Amino acid sequence: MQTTSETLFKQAQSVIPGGVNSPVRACRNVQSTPAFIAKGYGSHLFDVDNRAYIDFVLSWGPMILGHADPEVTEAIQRTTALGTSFGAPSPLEIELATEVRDAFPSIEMVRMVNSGTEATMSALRLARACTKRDKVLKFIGCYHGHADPFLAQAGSGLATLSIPGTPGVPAHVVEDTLLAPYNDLATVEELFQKEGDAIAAIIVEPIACNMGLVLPSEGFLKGLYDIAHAHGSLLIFDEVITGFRASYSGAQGRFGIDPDLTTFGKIIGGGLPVGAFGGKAQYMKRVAPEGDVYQAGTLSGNPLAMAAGLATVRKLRGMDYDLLEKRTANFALKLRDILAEKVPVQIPTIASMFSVFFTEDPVTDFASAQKANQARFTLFYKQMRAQGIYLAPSSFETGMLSFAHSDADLERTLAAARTVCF
Ligand code: KE4
Repeated sequence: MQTTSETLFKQAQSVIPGGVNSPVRACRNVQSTPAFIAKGYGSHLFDVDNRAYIDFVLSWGPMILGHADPEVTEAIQRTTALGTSFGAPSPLEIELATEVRDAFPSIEMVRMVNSGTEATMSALRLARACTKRDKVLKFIGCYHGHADPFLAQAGSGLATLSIPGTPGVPAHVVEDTLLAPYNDLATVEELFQKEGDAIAAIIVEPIACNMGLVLPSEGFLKGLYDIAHAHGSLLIFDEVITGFRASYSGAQGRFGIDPDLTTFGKIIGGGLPVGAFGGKAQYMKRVAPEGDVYQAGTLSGNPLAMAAGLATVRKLRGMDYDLLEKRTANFALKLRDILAEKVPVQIPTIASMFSVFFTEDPVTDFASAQKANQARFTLFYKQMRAQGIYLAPSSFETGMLSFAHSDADLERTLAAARTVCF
């Protein structure tokens, strides 16, 4: 008997490439049919067959308060009634930009866009304009959205689908993209010795979440800051995932680093399409119309997305991030103990994030992440999903807790893990 998701997936594939609007959702690498989701409340999702799941994907990050948070929902409903988009300034844009600026000391000005991809694409253009240089250094396995310059050995869906680069990206574009392994300052230093005067910026996920969860080694981020500035390059922190998740002030607030530019997405939209880039006024004032670096967007700063983002970040201001981190760490430790009795496993964790690598050795970069046993991950994913635990369908993604996850949710998840066979 076909499930409704299976029926819908067949229909979807006849009209949408791969049946999905973003590749990683297709669950191809775990040989599964994606669950078509009908609704979500708090820490739970419900698929079109009304099957309930404890959700550790949280729409890939935005839903840190849980699904259908009452205050966020009310803000959206109230704002919708007044109109959804005017293509004109609205007070809400000032309010959200101010909340971001006040939460992130490195930021003096902010420009709203509609996705993380737009944010990183725009931040790179700005860095190139400000430095009059073309090259950018990114890290293998990091993902910064799907703009051409970043599709060189990227993480997330590209790693999941083993797409090293992407047809359609001209060779000359990625020639300006330099690559180094994550946590490898020596290679960064070497590249800067060779081409430092041509490098506009280093862009980095300050906590890597798109090759699975990989933490920055001691001194790595400060090293990037020092190397970039020693060569007149900018440091861009891609905080699309970590912004308002690694702490209320993101990874930069957690680690005490002062990047020149920062990119955002996900949480600042409260589940609606929003991205942003911000940083020092000396750079941001170059953005049109104040400056000459063009960047634009029909729906940028639209009231609905602003209202959802504002309700979210204002509620987050009062939330206990330390408690959420303690609960996540405790859960990750118990999950590691359960799985380690069966097979070798690593479960890195920080803030409200964790990921599962079936490998003997600690994962410090993409090469070591790739050594993880994918067949075991697929077995784990399938058996957990069959028990109503909704994990990211790739070991090159990061699991997340929300403030809505209960102790009962975590206990149920651990009980499910105890039954997994490899
Ligand atoms: P979007 O364009 O998808 O809003 O953001 C791109 C992006 C930029 N930077 C980082 C660090 C990101 O993680 C992302 C997007 N994250 C992936 C999940 N790891 C989005 C999920 C998807 O592609 O469907």
